[in-house]
Amino acid sequence: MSRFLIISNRLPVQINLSEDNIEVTPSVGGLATGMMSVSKSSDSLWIGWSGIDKEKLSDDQRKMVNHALKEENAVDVHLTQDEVELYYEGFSNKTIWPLFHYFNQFVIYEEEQWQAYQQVNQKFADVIAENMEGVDKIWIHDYHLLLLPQMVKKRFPDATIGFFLHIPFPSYELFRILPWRNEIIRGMLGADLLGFHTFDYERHFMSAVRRLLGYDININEINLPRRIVKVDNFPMGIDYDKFHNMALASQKRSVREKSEVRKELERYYLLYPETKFILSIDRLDYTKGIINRLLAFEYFLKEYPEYRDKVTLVLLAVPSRIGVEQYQQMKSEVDETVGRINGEFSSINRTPIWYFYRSMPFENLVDLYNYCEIALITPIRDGMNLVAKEYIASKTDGRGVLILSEMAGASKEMSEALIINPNNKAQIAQAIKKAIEMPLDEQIERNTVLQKRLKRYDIEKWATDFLSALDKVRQNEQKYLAKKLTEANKNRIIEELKESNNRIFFLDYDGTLTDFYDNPQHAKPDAELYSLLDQIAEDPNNRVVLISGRDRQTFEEWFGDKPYTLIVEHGVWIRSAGSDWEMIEQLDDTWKEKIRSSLEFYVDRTPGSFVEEKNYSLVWHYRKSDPELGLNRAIELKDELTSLVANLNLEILEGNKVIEIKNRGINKGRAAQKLLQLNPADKIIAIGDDWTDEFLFSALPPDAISIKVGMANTLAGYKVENYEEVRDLLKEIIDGEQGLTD
Ligand code: ADQ
Repeated sequence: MSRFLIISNRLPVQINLSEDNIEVTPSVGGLATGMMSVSKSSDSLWIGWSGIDKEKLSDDQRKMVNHALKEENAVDVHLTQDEVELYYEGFSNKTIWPLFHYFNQFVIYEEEQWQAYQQVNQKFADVIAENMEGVDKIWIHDYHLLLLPQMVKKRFPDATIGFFLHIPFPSYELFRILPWRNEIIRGMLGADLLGFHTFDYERHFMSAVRRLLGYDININEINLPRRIVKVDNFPMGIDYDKFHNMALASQKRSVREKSEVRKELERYYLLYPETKFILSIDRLDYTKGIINRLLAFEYFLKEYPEYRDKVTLVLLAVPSRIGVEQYQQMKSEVDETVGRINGEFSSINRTPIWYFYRSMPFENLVDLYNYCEIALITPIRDGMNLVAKEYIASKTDGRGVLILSEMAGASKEMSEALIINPNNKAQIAQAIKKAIEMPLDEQIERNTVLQKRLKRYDIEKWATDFLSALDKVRQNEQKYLAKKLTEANKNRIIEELKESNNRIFFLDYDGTLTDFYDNPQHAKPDAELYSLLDQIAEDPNNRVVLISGRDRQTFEEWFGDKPYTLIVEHGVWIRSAGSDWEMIEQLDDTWKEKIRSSLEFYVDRTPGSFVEEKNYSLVWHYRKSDPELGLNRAIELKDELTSLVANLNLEILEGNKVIEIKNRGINKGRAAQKLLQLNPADKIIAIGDDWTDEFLFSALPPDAISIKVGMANTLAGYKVENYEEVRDLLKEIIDGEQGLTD
């Protein structure tokens, strides 16, 4: 069975240490539950920090911890106290966390913390390396380990790596502020599959990749020079049945068995049957909008005095990151605000806010979810927010109203909740009023839809979906590897070519024999390329055909005196060595005037773009434009031209950062066939990188050797990574042929 690694900052276990005993219990968190279901089907190992400072343990204790972790299929990454301060409390929670949640005012940039972040990510990579035997899949979690995918990929290029970010990915304008933005993005791109909670985070990530690194993006795939990275959104679910069933069980308990929380709530309700409990639960974190929520509640009490004696806000804040200054400040601010509101609105019998600063056992949490009529969840930013989902899952009779911030990822899937802007006090106050007054059948109707969705897309489904997407990526990689031009394949090709004495080489130009440049004129052939092509053409048994979308003039200038056949403008013109240009098919170009003004309009509105005129086509280039603007304008332009080109019997070719309009039915495949009719060859080799070269591959006989440059899907028989590999192959072919003639 294949082995599967799960990597997160913290291990999903609780370790309780006493003098002579160690107790390790699996944690009940959502992620651990989700992983449990998928780990059953494979032999899995969880790698992370145990939270324990092993330096303070005796040798015996250390052995006991290691042994106990082994029993739980977990391996500890040991962190020193300094590392915890600089990597965890420092870079992770003082730089990445505030920045990714749009709290720019809290972000600090400390070189020392950045160094520690790199070091600890490297430490994780080292522990992974020690445990790689038999591993084929690795799933890395969250913002503490953004550099890890690349570190692992470097050492284990064949491992399939998934990465999931549990917090938002911010808009490019914010992300670009980070001094180490490129390193972070590159680190993440070490993964083969990148997952986010929502499409917005995915979009922001893609935008950062495009703008910072300039990689091409094809819907949700990023084309790196050597690999494709797939990006998708997987909204995390919860263990629905666990919450729902616990709530059902809790209701059935006898008075004696009931939790204190539930007894307290019921007692209060008997005294004040008109009371509505409004529940607020989060880690005490500035992103969760607790202060805003309190101010909105205060506003509600002022604005709607008729409800003052009818509502109680149950505010539960879980202590979190108490070592970080902002969290300490926030705690004081919450204490103060609660005190002020209670001071102003309490009566002898009633306190408007019940405030708890502690964690709670699972059963009590579910009792609160189940009992409170309203949940008020108002984060300023939140990757997903599982509390919102847990609240709905615990509503066994379908009653209850969820008020949810539009800034939580969960709001994208929970539109049946009352969605609010967490900065709009008046809107939140109105939502509280609406929730109090909402008829029961409307509550049930809304919650039934929500519950169905949450039950279907639960944590298990989330985890299995991510992993099957990862498997698919792996299969695609294997498909790519299957076509990859290996040494053995190369030797076979060379042998096949040697056996023939009438060979033809169809070679595309840009991206195949040279790199791409912002200015197409800079892609001029260099001495090495001339020498390679000359050496092939020198052999009387070879015919070199350069087949390109380029214009006649440029090729004339570059190759006019060379003994090669030139086919340009995607197959409009042909020129055999020493002859004049001939048109392969008779064409008309009177349509150009009708199209030109549209293209010029786009040039005016898209800085950096320009129009190139070829004899029988017009091309709009946008390689030098802002990548996102260029892409949007390309989509608009295509849309605008669609009906026009159909009427004029033209077609639109979309190339690499170009849109070309030309006469219909002209393509490299047709041109190659015509040439082959006149000059049959018994061995054909064709190399190209663009999708326009697919016409060429499809038109060739089955025994032709076809090679695609790049990762994309292709009809070609083989794939190479880049133009440099093409040149290497040509060199080897030349050497092979010389070997034959010598
Ligand atoms: P968090 O910021 O921790 O998670 P959230 O998704 O709401 O936020 O998860 C909190 C968890 O803690 C819930 O499962 C809840 O049951 C539990 N919890 C809350 N209060 C508790 C209490 N008083 N006692 C005991 N348990 C309590 C990060 C991101 C989120 C993202 C998750 C998962 O910030 O946006 O949803 O990861 O990806």
